[in-house]
Amino acid sequence: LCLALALSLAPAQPAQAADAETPAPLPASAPVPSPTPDAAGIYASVCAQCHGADRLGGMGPALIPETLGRLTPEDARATILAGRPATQMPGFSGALEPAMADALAGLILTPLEQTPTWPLERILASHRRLVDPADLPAEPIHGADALNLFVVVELGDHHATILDGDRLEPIHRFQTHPALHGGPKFTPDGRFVYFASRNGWISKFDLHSLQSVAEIRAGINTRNLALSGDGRYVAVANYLPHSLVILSAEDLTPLNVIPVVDDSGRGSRVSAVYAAPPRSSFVAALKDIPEIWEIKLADDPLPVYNGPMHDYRLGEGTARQTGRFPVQRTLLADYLDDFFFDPSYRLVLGAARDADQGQVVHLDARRKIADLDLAGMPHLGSGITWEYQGRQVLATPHLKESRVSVIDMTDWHTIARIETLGPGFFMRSHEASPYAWVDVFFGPHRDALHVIDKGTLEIVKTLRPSPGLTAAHVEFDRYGKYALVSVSEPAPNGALVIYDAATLEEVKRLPMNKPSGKYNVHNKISGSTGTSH
Ligand code: DHE
Repeated sequence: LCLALALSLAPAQPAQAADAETPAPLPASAPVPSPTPDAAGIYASVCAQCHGADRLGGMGPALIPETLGRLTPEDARATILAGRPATQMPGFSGALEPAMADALAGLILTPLEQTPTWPLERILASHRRLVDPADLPAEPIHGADALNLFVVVELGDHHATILDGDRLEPIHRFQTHPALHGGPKFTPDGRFVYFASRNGWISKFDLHSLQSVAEIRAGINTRNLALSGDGRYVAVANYLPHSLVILSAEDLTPLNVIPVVDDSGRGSRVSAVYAAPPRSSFVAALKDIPEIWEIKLADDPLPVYNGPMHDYRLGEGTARQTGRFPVQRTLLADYLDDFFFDPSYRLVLGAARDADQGQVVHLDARRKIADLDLAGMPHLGSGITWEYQGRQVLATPHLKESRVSVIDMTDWHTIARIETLGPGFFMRSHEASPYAWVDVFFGPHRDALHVIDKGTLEIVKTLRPSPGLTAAHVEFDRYGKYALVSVSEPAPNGALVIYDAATLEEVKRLPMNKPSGKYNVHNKISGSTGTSH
């Protein structure tokens, strides 16, 4: 899935620098000056900037056998030469001879001399409590509506901006760990927000006093994080090492490290972890093992860390006792890369990137109960729901196909396929808006966004906030009055463009440095069906 060797937002474009200080990687079109395939040298000049000089990942994932999972040498070679659809990995066929790609494929599939580990002791050593909770103010210091704040992630220089959603003005901007990925998660009262960076750092930020209060490095190469429904636990999904890490949401103290392995001892990256509040659990999809895991949460008071807690042993059948967090495993016929809960949280709608169809898994029956007509890499994590002709529907863009699928959530059949100008990444709406917005993230129309009428399932308008520049990811303010869109380009071209959600006219434009996701506190904590959770 994730062999992203460079940073360009458009897969066909040359790579871009991660920040102003780092030298730009070799453009895809430039010849590599070595006549013989010197894999280490090619890696250093072409791959290291995104994947790390040590191959342990950066903006792109780690490139070692432990994280390349299902990838064969042929797949690796093809990806290096042709790029990877729906990632930021461009093709290097213009720069690398096939023999060079073979050499690189061989290099990345060769284990490092020392297998990287990130045990509990290292996690603990990285833990920083930055502010004494007793020193935190009781009320917000900024005077803005604390529930109508937006957090905007700017990947260009690794910052986040806090935006007042009423005045549509930034009120604070701060440095983050590099390459934040996945949605930040808010405490149920909306006061604190947790960020995960691709290099494993988890941070807790106070939106009242506008400061980071704690941080910890929970992994080497991290996918995303989830916050439990009761706001007491954080779960971190890692690609490297193969683990799920449970932290106390209070101050990020590590409570358990759960190794992700099957019965034969084969490890797996974690595709994603999400909270299932009504079930008091986290649910995780695994990338290299066809299983879905549910991690049950303890109801009793939080344990105090008082020594090694790597309490891991195999239990009966598919149940495992992992310290205080028992894991219930559901064995599947296919892998899951991405998934979506139904409103009851009993069903998981899942999809694998290379499968012809998705699957519906019943978490209590612990088996697949239906197939989903969803090919073309649906990006289910960004799916949204609304009521259409008296029934609940799920709409999702596809990372490989130019359409949005609309699925009836009662019998799982596809009721509409809305043709778009290219594959999309993110879809958003709001209860107060008649429209759903979807970006066209890939291809020649990556500057376009479609606005879809939720009642007719027709595209009513196509917007181009900055012609020629990538437009991505929409989020509404708490009232559904404005839709905020990223022009996801480095400064000076990057911007947050704010539309009137009713007239679809531009209201305002704020300069930003490669803005990616933006997240409204109220929409997230109220469980708005128009956004992700
Ligand atoms: Fe993401 C969320 C997977 C590439 C920006 N992305 C997610 C989530 C998953 C996911 C599973 C949901 C986690 C959550 O919110 O807790 N993303 C993947 C991929 O598999 C993929 C295609 C390849 C990869 O590199 O891992 C991928 N993602 C990207 C990007 O290239 C993006 C555009 C820029 C970046 O950050 O690298 C990107 N992903 C995002 C954003 C969200 C996200 C902004 C949160 C969306 C939201 O509104 O909640």
